[in-house]
Amino acid sequence: MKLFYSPAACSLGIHVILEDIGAPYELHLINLRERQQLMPEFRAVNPKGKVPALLRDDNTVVTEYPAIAFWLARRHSETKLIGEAFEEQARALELIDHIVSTIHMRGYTLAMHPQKFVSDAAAQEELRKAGCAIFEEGLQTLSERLDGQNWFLGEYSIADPTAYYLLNWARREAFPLAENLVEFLARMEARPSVRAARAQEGLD
Ligand SMILES: N[C@@H](CCC(=O)N[C@@H](CS)C(=O)NCC(=O)O)C(=O)O
Repeated sequence: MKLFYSPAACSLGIHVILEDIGAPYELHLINLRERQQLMPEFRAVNPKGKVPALLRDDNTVVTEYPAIAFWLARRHSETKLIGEAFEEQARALELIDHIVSTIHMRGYTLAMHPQKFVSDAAAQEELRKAGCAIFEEGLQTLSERLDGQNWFLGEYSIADPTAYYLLNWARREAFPLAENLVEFLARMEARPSVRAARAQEGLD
């Protein structure tokens, strides 16, 4: 397998999942700051120009974070990164999709990159505020969801590296974090998989 990633992007969550699984994989750097996601070489892998993208051993590519995480967890079900039951799998996808589609794509993206959507300065400021409100509400939802547990779904699962990439951004951008989310970050960063992924992405 080969993971197309950019350091500390949402692909970090998939990188951690690959480390958790322990199967062989390679990394291919797509530097978003240098706009490498738009280069024809990468467009041939993912025409949508986004990381993460996962090239599988049969030479086919899976894109979209929730699909990649779900495929990896099911393909390596022996690692128990997703529950066996239909209901548990639906709950895992429910949480992952909320993190990626709402808190990340609507909250963080609008808060941090309003210029991608509108050129007018006042409109950018309005979008930034709307994004911050969605992001902060999302962090509150995550804190309530985690409650007093170690892991979001009770047992460690693909939902945890997903929450990790997002909470890593929240910490980096100095958004206020509830105590249980700060503790969750520390718990994640005590895991060898997270330490390995961070080191490989040059984040420490
Ligand atoms: N819907 C996609 C979103 C992925 C995404 O937004 N990736 C960001 C990095 S965190 C990216 O590649 N951005 C590059 C761009 O928008 O040009 C998914 O779930 O994988």
